[in-house]
Amino acid sequence: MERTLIIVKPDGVQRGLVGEVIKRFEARGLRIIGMKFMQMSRELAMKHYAIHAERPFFNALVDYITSAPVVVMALEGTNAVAAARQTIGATKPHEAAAGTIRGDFALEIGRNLVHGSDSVENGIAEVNNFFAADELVSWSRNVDPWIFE
Ligand code: DAT
Ligand code: MG
Repeated sequence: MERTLIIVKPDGVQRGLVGEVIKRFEARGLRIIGMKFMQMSRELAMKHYAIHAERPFFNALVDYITSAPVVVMALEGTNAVAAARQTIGATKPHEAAAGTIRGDFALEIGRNLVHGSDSVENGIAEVNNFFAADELVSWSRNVDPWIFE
């Protein structure tokens, strides 16, 4: 079972889109195993985006992600990483397909609403960056056999 870290970024929280974002992942069939409302520290943001540390947009990215509260979710499911990325849509919202979160609700790369892990390994690492072991719940849903074959 794959894991992916989803963040409703500050613009999503400010715009009242938290429920809309959660609804789409729930409807897709992904299982929530952790969730919290928090404001990210610069330290955590820099760790989360460490791969982009040398990019010219890095400081703006850290400013943005730490500028207001976020909702962070750990989701679990078969093909969770790729499925969540597809539900989120392309990084540049003006290129994101209609029907995706970014394609339906965003216009600019620096205000693209949602983060999702980009690989199975990063899904595990990012969930562990944001959640202690005792903040994750191991559970199954009665509907799981109708979603996971
Ligand atoms: P994604 O969020 O789709 O995984 P990413 O990991 O390549 O995209 O980049 C992380 C975030 O950094 C992205 O959501 C928005 C910002 N970003 C990426 N490329 C950028 C660029 N060329 N200019 C400004 N911001 C950028
Ligand atoms: Mg990324």
